[in-house]
Amino acid sequence: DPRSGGMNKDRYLSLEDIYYWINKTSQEYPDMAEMMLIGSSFEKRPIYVLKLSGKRPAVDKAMWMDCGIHAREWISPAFCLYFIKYALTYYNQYSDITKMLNKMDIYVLPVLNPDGYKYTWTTNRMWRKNRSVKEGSDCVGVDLNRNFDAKWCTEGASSFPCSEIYCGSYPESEPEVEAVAKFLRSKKEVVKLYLSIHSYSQMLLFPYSYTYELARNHAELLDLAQDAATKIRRFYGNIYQYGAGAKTIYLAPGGSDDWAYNQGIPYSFTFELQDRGKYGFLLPPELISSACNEALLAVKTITLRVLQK
Ligand code: ING
Ligand code: ZN
Repeated sequence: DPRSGGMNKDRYLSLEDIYYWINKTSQEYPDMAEMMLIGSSFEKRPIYVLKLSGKRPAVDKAMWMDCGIHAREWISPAFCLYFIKYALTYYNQYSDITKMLNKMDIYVLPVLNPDGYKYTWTTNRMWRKNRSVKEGSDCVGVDLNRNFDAKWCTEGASSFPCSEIYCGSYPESEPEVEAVAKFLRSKKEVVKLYLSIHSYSQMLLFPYSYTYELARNHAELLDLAQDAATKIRRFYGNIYQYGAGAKTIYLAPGGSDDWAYNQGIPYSFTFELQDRGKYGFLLPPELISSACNEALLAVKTITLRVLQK
């Protein structure tokens, strides 16, 4: 039953199953989950966002979470579906998610890179980029997390189309990135928190990744990430490193969290979920629930604190 999608069935869903699941979920919860088409991929697959809202009058605050920007990071789309299911199932039962949905709209994009995700199921499990074809090159794909307009294509990205970190021919050259950037630009007055879900390495990262300079509210971002990491450690025993991207992982320009932050979204994070390298991108299905439970704790911790501000 694809409705359980990553929540308790301990399996990863194919792209087709994910599309089915998103559609089905929006029909099951018509008063809380609205399916929005925000654009399409290079190969013309739809890019859907589910807008989650509590049963209350309109509010002027929102958060955003995207998953599946990198094709091989399968735990990421699984987490977005897990989060959606949790939110819809436990609204008005658990105070944490009830508060979140009563105070803000939550936009969730389960698969930012559908062409790449599909390709990892059919052809190459280790594919990272999208599947855009470039005239004059035999190499396929742009790294969508190097294609945002944030110190685009400087050190930490590559202008060679064959590179795994190819930045594309110009900022937002890729339709997947353009769709997200356009949507967030239209909502930047209301979106207070941006989250992007990756794997692996167990890290909670925040701006900047394109420079070693500290973000304006670095201390605040650090405090939020530390709180989330501490809670994961206390409740689940797993260690998450945290800090500014450039210092904690590596220099990486053109990333979505830096771009969102520079748009004026003051709380912006990239999560790297399980594991720390034993299985890497090939996280076994038996570990989906563990990875999702601890990531959920981090999302709730940070979101509820942002709501207090
Ligand atoms: N890591 C991210 C990457 O795109 C990152 C790290 C975070 C880069 C934030 C830029 C901004 O390389 C993975 N695993 O993809
Ligand atoms: Zn990634």
